[in-house]
Amino acid sequence: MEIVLVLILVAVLLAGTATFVFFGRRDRGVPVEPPPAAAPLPTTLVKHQSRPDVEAQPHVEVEIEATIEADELAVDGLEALLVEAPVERPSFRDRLGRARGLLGGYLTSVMSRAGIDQQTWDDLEEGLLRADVGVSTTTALLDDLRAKVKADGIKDPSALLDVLQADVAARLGGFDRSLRYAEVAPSVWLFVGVNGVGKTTTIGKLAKREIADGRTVVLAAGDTFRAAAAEQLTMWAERAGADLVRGNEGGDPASVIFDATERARSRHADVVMGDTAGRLHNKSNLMEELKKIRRVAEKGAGTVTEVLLVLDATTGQNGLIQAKEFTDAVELTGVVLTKLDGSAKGGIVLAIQQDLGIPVKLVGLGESIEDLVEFDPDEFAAALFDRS
Ligand SMILES: Nc1nc2c(ncn2[C@@H]2O[C@H](COP(=O)(O)OP(=O)(O)OP(=O)(O)O)[C@@H](O)[C@H]2O)c(=O)[nH]1
Ligand SMILES: [Mg+2]
Repeated sequence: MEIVLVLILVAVLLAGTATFVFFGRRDRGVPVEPPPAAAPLPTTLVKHQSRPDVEAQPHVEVEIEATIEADELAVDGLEALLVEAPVERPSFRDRLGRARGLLGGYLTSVMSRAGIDQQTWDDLEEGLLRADVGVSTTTALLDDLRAKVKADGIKDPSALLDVLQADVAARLGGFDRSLRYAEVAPSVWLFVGVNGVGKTTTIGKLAKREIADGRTVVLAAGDTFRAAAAEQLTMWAERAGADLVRGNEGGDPASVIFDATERARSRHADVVMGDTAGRLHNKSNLMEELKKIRRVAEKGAGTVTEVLLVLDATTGQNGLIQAKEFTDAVELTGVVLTKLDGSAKGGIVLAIQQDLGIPVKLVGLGESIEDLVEFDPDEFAAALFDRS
């Protein structure tokens, strides 16, 4: 009997072990339940903050950044919808990044010396030339400065730079920069310049400004050379709240401008802004076309009171050559200098006014609709010579 009991116990033990081994193996092959989820990492991390645990798992860091950026976008989007942010006029000081940086190095060098020596003059000459001021204006500025140093006994580098800044501001000043209106509306403002300088963008920005000032504006899509040009102007007209006249692709640009002046007259609009092509099959075609546009625009209901040459400030001295070519074809009344916020060196403003005698009336300091400002010589010179 005892032997039977022992045998039964052994059999039960063996059966239990076999069951454990069999089911134990199956559990390891196919987990019945998913492993517990990793504890979520905090999403309040500052972007790019160094965290050893995150750096050990680069994919986790990417996920966290994406989450934060998505949140920020959502908030920004919402804010943009809910809050009509007050539009601040962009300042030369904030936007003239490249120009200030370039001249700034030379100014620091001048300031680092106790007095005024040959190195001072070399630094100033190189700085002004590199900033696109041009040879003749640089020479004139430094000749003036030498004479003042002698006459006033200037010994201090800071005082020297103050005098130079004042001279730059004085040379830039003295022009009438106001945009002219006809005695009998509509006034016609034509925008000319080579392709890509910012004509269409400038028209959009200026239309917004004129409309904000209470005037009514008709835009004329006189760039019939490219189909996309009229589309672009249509978009700006919508943004600015202006009326638009456009023709067919390849149509006669002069007749588009003419039709726009007729529309302006019938609707008692104040200003017609005429966009023009920046490129045609060749340059002489373009100049001939501009002459015709101007002639025909005068024949219509309006009076051409502005022919504004739009120049890209980043093209530097090349802009001067363009300006001369356009001046020969159509009588320019002013320059709009765009992209002064980009990689422009700034000094081109001086070169244009001094060499051509044409006032820089407006300046583009960015791509947004409010980034067009009147040119202010004192503010510009102060931004260029800022030593803070
Ligand atoms: N940063 C900056 N970009 C500008 C400024 N003005 C215009 N742009 C940009 O310059 C580019 C060309 O501008 P457009 O207005 O199309 O130039 P356009 O003279 O009409 O060119 P075409 O029609 O090809 O002759 C666009 O990407 C504009 O956003 C400015 O003041 N600053
Ligand atoms: Mg254009």
